[in-house]
Amino acid sequence: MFSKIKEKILTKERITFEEGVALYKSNDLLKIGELGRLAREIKSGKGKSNWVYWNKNLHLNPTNVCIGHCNFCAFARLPNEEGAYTYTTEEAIEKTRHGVKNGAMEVHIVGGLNPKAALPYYTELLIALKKEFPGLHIKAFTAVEIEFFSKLTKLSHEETLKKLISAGLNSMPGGGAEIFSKSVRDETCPDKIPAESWLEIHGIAHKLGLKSNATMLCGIGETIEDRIDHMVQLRKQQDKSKGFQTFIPLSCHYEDTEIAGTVEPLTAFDQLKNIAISRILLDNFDHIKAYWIQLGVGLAQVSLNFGADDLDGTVQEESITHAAGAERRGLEKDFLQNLIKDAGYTPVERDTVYNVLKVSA
Ligand code: V47
Repeated sequence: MFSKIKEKILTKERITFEEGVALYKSNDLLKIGELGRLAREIKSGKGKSNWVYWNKNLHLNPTNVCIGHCNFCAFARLPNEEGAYTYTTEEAIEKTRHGVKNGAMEVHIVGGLNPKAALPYYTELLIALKKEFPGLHIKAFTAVEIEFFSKLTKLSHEETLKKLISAGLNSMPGGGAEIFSKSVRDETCPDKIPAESWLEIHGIAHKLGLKSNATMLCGIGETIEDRIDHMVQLRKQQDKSKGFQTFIPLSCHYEDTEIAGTVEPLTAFDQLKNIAISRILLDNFDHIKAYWIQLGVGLAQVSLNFGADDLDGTVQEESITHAAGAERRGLEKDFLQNLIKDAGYTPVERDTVYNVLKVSA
């Protein structure tokens, strides 16, 4: 199997669903990693096979009020529940100011499905953010939020996105994808839009000129086949709309969640396989991100040898994984760059859409 897949990587031939499953079922982690690294070298292009991207960014979660129910989420609160919050525009600006003072060039905004923080709330926030910080890139809203805003305002997905773009939206993050399989969605996040809608909304965003990312949340009771099916669906969508930049495998954290104790947590092997196999299978995605908040810095660093070429960023103020037990909330840029250098790679500071800002030899 390994030599056939290696041949396919070298000749740029796609691997099949069955080959993806076979890779997951093997425990020869180093061979899988070797193939992931080879796929990454070929994908990164001449002179860039040693590059690892990072950026200076800030997460802003303006509200944790959510009327959806996901059994893996420790962040959401019902409207009148203790700990529920919704920032005013001024509070959100202050949080952002703190990040921008620390160098952030991108703000990643996502929040709960809160009927009191829908389209008018967010257009006002985006306009205010752009006025205050004109150079700041706004990467915001999962497809799940876009659908929620559309429903409340009775606008189409396209009209909703157009309104957000004219208020200042620059790109979309990859959240809310979870696992596309209907049975896993029904069990874990029944209120979230189905796979077809998630993919369709990203397709519309791409048509309107936005770049976006895609995630896959593992450790929520999915099978290996579900993971590969998720990636194959993303690969198909990317063939059509071409606007995905990065794939980000996520690992569930369980503290204060309902799902805790009901599923097998991911092992380090699972997480490294996610990186390597996604790099091999998603031949039309330019980048694979090792999200250190969820992998931990140690495994994120090792992932660079398994096909990942992006470490996300300094990620100040993250709340979603933090609520479920992630230890670190932000990294100093020197520390982040040292992780990359220590693994034998070249840190490349980028903006959100992968324009190169600085190559640190
Ligand atoms: O959609 C929720 C996940 C996602 C938990 O696009 C959890 O660059 C782990 O999408 N344990 C939000 N994960 C994060 C996200 C993201 C992160 C970094 C970069 C980008 C990008 C996107 O977090 C949610 C959900 O899949 N999540 N609860 C949990 N307990």
